[in-house]
Amino acid sequence: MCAPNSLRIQFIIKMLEKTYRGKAILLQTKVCKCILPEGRKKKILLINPPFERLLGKTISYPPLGLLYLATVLRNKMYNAKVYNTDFELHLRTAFSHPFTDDYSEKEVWENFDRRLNDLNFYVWKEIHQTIKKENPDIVGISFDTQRYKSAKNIAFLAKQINKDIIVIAGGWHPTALPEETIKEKYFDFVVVGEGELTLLELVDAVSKNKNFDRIRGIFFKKKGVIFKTPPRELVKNLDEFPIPDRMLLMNNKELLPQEAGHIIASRGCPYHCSFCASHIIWGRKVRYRSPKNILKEIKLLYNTFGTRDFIFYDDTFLSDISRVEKICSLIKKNRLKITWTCQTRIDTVNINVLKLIKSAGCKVLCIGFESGDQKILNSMKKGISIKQTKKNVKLIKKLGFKILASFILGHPDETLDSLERTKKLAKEINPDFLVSQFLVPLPGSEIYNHLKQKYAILDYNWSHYYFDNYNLIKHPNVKSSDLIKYYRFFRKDGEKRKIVGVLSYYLNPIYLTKKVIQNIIYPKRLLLLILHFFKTIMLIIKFSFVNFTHLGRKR
Ligand code: B12
Ligand code: SF4
Repeated sequence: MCAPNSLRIQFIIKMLEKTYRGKAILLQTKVCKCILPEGRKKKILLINPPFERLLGKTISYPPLGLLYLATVLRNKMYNAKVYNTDFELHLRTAFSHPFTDDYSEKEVWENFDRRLNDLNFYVWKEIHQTIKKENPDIVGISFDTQRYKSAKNIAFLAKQINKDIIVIAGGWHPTALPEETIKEKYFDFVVVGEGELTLLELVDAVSKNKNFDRIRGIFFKKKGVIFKTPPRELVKNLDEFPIPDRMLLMNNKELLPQEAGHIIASRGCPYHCSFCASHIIWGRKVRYRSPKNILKEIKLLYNTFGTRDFIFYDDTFLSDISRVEKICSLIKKNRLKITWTCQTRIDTVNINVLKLIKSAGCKVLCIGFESGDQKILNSMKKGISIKQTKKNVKLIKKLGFKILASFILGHPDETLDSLERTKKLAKEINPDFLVSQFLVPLPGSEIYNHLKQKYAILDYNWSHYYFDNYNLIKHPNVKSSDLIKYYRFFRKDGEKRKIVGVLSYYLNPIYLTKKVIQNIIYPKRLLLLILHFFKTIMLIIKFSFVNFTHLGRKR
């Protein structure tokens, strides 16, 4: 998207919003017809477009947002399924898993681009066949920024199979840039923000041939015209939503117990980190599910999938201590022998909360440290101090937690000194797992708007908005070659730590026996586990040959 065009659109929207009187408003002219034949309940296929598989990898965790949507629809007797196109159970991915790939290499992304644009690539063929076989009335596509082109491909394939299939776009990127998204030829609707109620109303309206004008939170095309409706308010009580039913996932039989254990226990984050887009869907006010409702989900997964390891993917799980207390006490009261991981901020931990979560099975804390340079942290509006970070890390380690630390390289203010400080901090924290990424100006984030205004964004091709790309924004104080040097250091260091972590799991006989017992009644899962075990060992051997000795010297 070019800057002047987008500014113009924003201006038009502002003007129209001012004159809005409760009905859908006209935005722009285009062509489309979105009415389905009446009679039977509609069939809806909700799709997570491919990204990892175009890199030769695969991810098997379930797309939770789509599962929420599918469950809401299913509860109203619609036939809804979730298709995770990024999942593939094949030796191809087992053996080509790029554990050792360096994503700063141009070639990796040239291959990616080629596969993305070649609809004869086997992933696209598989998607084509699946949509054809499923024969849906409606296709809903969820996408983040990096999946934009992938999502467009899916919309194109759906329309090619049957031009009457209605295509709905939703999720992070459509919410950040709805006007741009609805202008795409093959998207009929864009759902902005929290999707459960909007999608349900939309599917109802489409099924019953009703007007869309009164449905809040959508952009759509009708008789050659683009409309937008007023925003939808967030649902107040999250317990009103059903527990996402993982069985609605097309590959649910291949789901490993720990992959089923991803849980979202709250929505929203009150902080203002400039690189983050979380607020565009959830706002800044945190909405919590009740501890009882969370326990219901844990127990369901415990009993149906045999899940014993859980991850709470809330933005800041420890933000409300009294609630964490209630969740922990319910886990203990129900004698659930589980372990879990959560995402949180370094400033939310203290000795009491750490002792509490430890007693309820928490083993790993995922924390965004972002930078070792206080000026950059301030500029990011992260709201943490290096001093506090060091103090709290000591506490966390003393209590025996594992830390997954993430860092962001390549902030526009980055200098060689600040990079060095980040490296030093990472060494000092000495986390069990280390993740590093370049700063990506995610549409909707404060830094995106700021850099856009300053013409400091170099690339508006959304497919390039992956976190290993250092070429998206201007870095006035540091050369690309230096950024890559530090990135490679972090990447290699992270991989080394991952291997140590994975080895301590996989070569632990207690862990292995436990896993076999858990999966023994599910032969397919057991087979998967064995495959996964050998795959990981092979990758580790491969990686060790290439890097381990070299890295040992470097550090
Ligand atoms: C959990 C999580 C992950 C997990 C995913 C695990 C899982 N099981 O899904 C992991 C750690 C793997 C992950 C990875 C990444 N993530 Co992430 N992740 C999140 C997080 C914290 C929660 C996502 C979630 O499950 N939300 C809960 C569900 C209910 O919400 P939802 O999926 O958004 O769906 C709702 C709406 O969006 C909408 N909706 C969504 N899709 C659709 C489709 C239709 C048709 C409709 C109608 C509506 C609709 O309705 C849904 C229900 O209300 C969000 C931030 C956040 N707080 O939400 C970031 C977030 C989504 N991730 C983000 C990013 C950038 C990434 C990575 C690219 C980061 C990286 N360094 O590589 C990778 C991408 C991985 C990959 N290759 O796909 C960004 C996306 C921003 C953007 N514009 O692209 C977010 C917003 C965080 C941020 N920094 O701002 N992530
Ligand atoms: S980065 Fe984390 S703490 Fe900061 S605003 Fe986003 S979700 Fe909240």
